Amino acid sequence: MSAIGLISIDNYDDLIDKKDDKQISYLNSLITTLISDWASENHIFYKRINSERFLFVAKIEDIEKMKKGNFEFLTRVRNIAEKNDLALTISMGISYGEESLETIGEVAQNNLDIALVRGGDQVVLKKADEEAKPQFFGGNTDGTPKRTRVRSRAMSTTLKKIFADNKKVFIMGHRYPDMDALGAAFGVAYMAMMSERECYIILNPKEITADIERVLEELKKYPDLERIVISGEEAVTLSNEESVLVMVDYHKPSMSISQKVYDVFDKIAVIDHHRRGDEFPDKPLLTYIESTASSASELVAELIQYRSTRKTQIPKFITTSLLAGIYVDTKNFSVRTTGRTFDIAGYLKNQGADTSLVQYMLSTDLDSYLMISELVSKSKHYKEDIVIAVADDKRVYDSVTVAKAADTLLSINGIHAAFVITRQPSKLIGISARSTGKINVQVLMEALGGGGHFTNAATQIKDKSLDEVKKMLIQELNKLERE
Ligand SMILES: [Mn+2]
Repeated sequence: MSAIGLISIDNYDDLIDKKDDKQISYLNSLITTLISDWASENHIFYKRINSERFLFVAKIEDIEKMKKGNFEFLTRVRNIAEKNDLALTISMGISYGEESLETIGEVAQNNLDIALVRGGDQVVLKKADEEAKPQFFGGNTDGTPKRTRVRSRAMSTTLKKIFADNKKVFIMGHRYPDMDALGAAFGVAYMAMMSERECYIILNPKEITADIERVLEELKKYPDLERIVISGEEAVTLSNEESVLVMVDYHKPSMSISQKVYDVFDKIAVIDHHRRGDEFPDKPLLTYIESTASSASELVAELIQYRSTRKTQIPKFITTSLLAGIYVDTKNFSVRTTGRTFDIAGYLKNQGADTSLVQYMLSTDLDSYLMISELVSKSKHYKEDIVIAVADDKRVYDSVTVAKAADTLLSINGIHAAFVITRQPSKLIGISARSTGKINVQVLMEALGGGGHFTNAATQIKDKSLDEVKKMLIQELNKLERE
């Protein structure tokens, strides 16, 4: 059996950007040497398709062998590049199976796309078979920004077209939405209004955290906007064939505020900034996943910017919610920010976002402050620079409090990773994981059924006790240590 693979030189454009012809030709020959050595070692046939892509065909036995070695080729490339002062990494998408070569090739291509939206420097291997699950290798460096303005403009145009083709737009975030999910939802609603479409934001009144409650209180001043917030049941009744669902700030269907709502839609668009995992909607109309963006609100605000004209007057509540979303996900502009985060924040401010209202929306009240310090006080060292806090078994915590506790732990001098384990609603135990970038908490949480980013990830586990979950986490940490 044979496998088809595609290789991408992750940051080729950036690499050649500031180099002269001589350096570019040196870089190209370095890439060619690395790949041809690797190909002959593994009996692989390959061809360069263009400056940044290679296509290869290999025997499945040889792929298995590389898999056993954890695709150490990635590390080899990175090390040699580092010695040459180049930020060079590669990604691969590989597939195999009994299907036609056409299908296998398509799956390989799709696997490469997944590797790239997850931040590159990794291999995604998946059999061409509907049931098969993708396997991930590598991904040990944090994603480098490579998103282009061309792409956001194209996304803005595509979304506009989707709205034009449909009569109703429904918008939904993840369960227990945070300010980023809600800000992005209102931003998308505003774009639907620009297209003169009926639009609705779905919220579950039983799953509202303290800060979102404050925002909803503020929303009462804007009856036209308050009117569009509806429950899952209402959404199911209101939807028809000419409706589209936009998922914001998440992409795993099982994390939806309402599974019933998700199930009634077959037209779906996804706007998210979390690295793509394997659970994903089937054939979405639009997939806008940018793991280098600070927040979903940043992505949505950019989409609005591309559609706005000089006459555009965005309601203050919308600009303020979007800015508040960026504040929350960047911890007041201290993490995950890029130049574009500041650009778009400036745009929102110019469009009337109210920064003192942002502060009010995000203020922590005394009760939740006390809960945070209680969680922090329960933390114990796993290692000198890694702490795990296990909460009281009788108490159910909301995700915002847990996230804030994990952030607080990480802000302590000398702590490089923090995990907070708490009981959550519906018999779930949650782990909130944070890292300064020294270890990859995304991989850890993925191993426990969750997901997220390199430095910020989480999972929820059903039918286990707090202690059992702690043991599972320690097992994964030990495994990571050994590697
Ligand atoms: Mn977010």
